[in-house]
Amino acid sequence: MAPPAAMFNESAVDSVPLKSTFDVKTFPIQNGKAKTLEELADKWDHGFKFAPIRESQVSRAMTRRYFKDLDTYAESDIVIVGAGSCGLSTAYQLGKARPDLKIAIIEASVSPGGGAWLGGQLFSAMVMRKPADAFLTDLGVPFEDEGDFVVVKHAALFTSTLLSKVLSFPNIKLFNATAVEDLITRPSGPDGQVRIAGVVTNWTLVTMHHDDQSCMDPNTINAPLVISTTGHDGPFGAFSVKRLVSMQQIEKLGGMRGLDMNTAEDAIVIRTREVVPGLIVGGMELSEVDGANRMGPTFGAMALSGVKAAEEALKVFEE
Ligand code: 48N
Repeated sequence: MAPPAAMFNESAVDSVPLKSTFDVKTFPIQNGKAKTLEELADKWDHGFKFAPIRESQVSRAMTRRYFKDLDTYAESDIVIVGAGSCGLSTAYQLGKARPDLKIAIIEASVSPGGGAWLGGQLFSAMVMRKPADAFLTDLGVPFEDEGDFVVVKHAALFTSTLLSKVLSFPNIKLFNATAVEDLITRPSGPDGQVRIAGVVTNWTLVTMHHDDQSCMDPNTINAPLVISTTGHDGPFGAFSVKRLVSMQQIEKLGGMRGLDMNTAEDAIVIRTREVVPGLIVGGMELSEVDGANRMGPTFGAMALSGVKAAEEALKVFEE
């Protein structure tokens, strides 16, 4: 009895192109022709069936694309570390301004968005102080105007809209569930100064187990510019600025200060900048390096810090 594998004509499957000739518009359902969801209605019990597939086609559809993306973005123009509200706002601005740049976003969590899926204390609404409403208008997110500030009825409406716009840019690739474990450096000065030249990555689940598994080396992405928006301190937070200290590129961290909305939001936006050559820092990660106050549940500074970080990045590519 031949083993099952030999019985299956593998080449027959390979000969089927990934995009088969199946066309949902002409696929007959009991002689009907389903063209729209409406036409599928009430067909469920009358011969409904999906187009044919072999499991290996699903596997190849996923892996071919993922590894092609890894190959494409191994050399990126910009890497954004952290897909929170600041990192995504940065990506949105860059995606609009420079469709020619290859931009990789590295996000440690399976679910991008960072702390922007809810407002404060797990409440739904998201507050942004003016003039950040300009970002919402550009993005097409509706809000209620309360005078000096605006309110998006659910933070997830902001974050999901922003995320979907970022993911729609053909020159931007999100690698989520992937952590930046280190920074690529190049000598840039007499006393050990370096410029940042990319990131060192690993799948987050691997990163979380370096202490109990040995020799799980990372991957890399080369890029002349890295924009780090990894949030304020926490298990993964403030990653790049902490690494700058351990690499002795900056002396110490200022440490995020107490909550003061008026002071915090102005400082974060105004001071979004290139902290060391090749590394721009924005969002709450900046509060850790500068010792800025925290602002709590108001998100305008995250959006506009992203806008500023994108502008700083564009200067690098205009030079
Ligand atoms: O949302 P966060 O944490 O960071 P920001 O700066 O985009 O937004 C901060 C904002 O949510 C606040 O904290 C608000 C305004 N509250 C302020 C306050 O006073 O409390 O997003 C950072 C993202 C997260 O998704 C992390 O998973 C990710 O960065 N991340 C990383 N991704 C890849 N590699 C890493 N090493 C890494 N570290 C963090």
